[in-house]
Amino acid sequence: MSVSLSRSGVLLVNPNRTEPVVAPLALDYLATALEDSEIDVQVLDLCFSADLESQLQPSQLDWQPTCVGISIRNTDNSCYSGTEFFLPEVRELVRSLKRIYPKAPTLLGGSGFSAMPAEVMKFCQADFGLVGDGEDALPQFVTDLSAGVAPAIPGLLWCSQGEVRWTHPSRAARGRRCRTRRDTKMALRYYEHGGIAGVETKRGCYHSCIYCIDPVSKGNEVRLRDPRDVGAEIEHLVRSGITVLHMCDSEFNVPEQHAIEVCQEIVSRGLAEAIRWYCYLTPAETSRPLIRWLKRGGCAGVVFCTEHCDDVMLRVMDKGFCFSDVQSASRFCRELSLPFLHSVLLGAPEEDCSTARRCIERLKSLEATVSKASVGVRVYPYTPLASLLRSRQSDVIRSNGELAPITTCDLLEPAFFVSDKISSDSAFDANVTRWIGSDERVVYHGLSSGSAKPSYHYDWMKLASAVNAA
Ligand code: B12
Ligand code: SF4
Repeated sequence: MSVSLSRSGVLLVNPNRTEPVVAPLALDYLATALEDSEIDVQVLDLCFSADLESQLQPSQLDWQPTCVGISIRNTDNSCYSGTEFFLPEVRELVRSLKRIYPKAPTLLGGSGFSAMPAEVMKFCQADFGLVGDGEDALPQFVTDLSAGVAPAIPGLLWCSQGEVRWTHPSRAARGRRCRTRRDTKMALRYYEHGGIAGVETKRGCYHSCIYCIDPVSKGNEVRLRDPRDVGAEIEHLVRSGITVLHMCDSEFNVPEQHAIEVCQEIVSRGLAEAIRWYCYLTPAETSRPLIRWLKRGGCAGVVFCTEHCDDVMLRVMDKGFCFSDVQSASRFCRELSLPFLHSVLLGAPEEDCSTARRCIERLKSLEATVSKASVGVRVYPYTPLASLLRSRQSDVIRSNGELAPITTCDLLEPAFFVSDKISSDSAFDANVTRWIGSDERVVYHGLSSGSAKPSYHYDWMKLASAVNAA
């Protein structure tokens, strides 16, 4: 990425050091968009740093960017057992960057940020924030800033007299453009460190699962990329030596037909044999032809965010499918030998021991390659779950284990809901373990704080090992 002192410039910072390492796809896309607008870019990737401060050396002072953009992908790890809250570290980083670059305003963005922007802004004390997609908005922001014009961009947040103010994000601000061209240097570095490179085929999700922030941060209107652009991007990655990929859509099959078209494009470009890739699927739109195309297109494994196997609970969570859909999706995967993972989440409103038991017993019957069951639903502020709990004046559980009325929490710091029929049952973990029995394909992250720190990666690794062993 080129740097000249005469043009506007942006320093893009990736503070994400969470395991598993994940290449910052957002920064690839944003850097390309900035370069297309003739704005200089430098990327400060702190992922492989022992701590955030050590990378902020005086050599960075050689260059004075017009603004410093910080990508907040995750605010926390969303895990009840083994909660990690990442924003205190980001707040320190913002403070340091302001000290190092006193003339450059700090700007926050990213999917974690966009899920609760005002709360994150206030906490991190940044100068600006941008909700939603950055490819159009960020170059516009820098151009306005360089011209001395007050940026007037949908979805912009700024601080004035200690208050966070903002312009409403428009659908357009949530993004229509998904770029194809990208610099693969960064992805390559992660790839060499065992990380999987990402590709997006679309943005947004029109489902409304009650706990999920994707419709909030990405929008509930799906913006599809032309499958030919996706194919070209994958081809570019393969030419750079990157052959293991993750489709970074909220759900790859929302909608199903587009997923099939992407697979067809991969096949028609002759890429299927060269790559191995993973994706999220909803059982709501999983037909046999889809699974057949996934196989043909080089997909090595899929993750179903199933969340439950009991129809009452699936309705409570507003998942948009029922257990018979989960059964058929699993059957198609088994019949066509596509490794698959089911993830279920216990403890949502209305959960009791009998729904939990049904969930685990049915989960086992699906014979997934790997299954993950966890307890405790992260409550994010602008979700249907938060509204439901507020209307019921429910309590949430803070990461220190304390109960607090939801009305007293801004939900920025991790807070979870566990149905009291579960949380009050001291034998719950033991019972779940008993229901799982000797089925080693089911991994359980329980209520007790002693549980191992859960990570998607753990299950991905199990899925990946199963793929390799097959
Ligand atoms: C795919 C995925 C994964 C894959 C990643 C595979 C890979 N190699 O990339 C796997 C399974 C490994 C994974 C793991 C985890 N994930 Co994940 N993941 C996703 C998912 C679906 C896509 C992420 C992505 O790459 N999007 C594509 C990029 C281009 O979009 P973007 O980052 O939002 O960037 C755009 C804008 O936000 C904006 N933008 C971004 N940065 C900036 C900066 C500035 C300055 C500006 C102006 C704009 C801007 O512009 C970009 C382009 O338009 C998201 C949900 C989602 N739909 O985004 C969850 C998501 C990010 N993950 C989440 C979580 C919790 C995790 C884990 C912590 C889970 C765990 N317990 O282990 C780990 C963390 C791993 C890590 N190191 O970060 C949560 C974060 C929630 C939160 N509280 O913040 C999300 C939102 C899912 C959810 N609904 O809860 N994940
Ligand atoms: S289908 Fe997936 S991404 Fe869409 S709202 Fe439900 S959990 Fe979120």
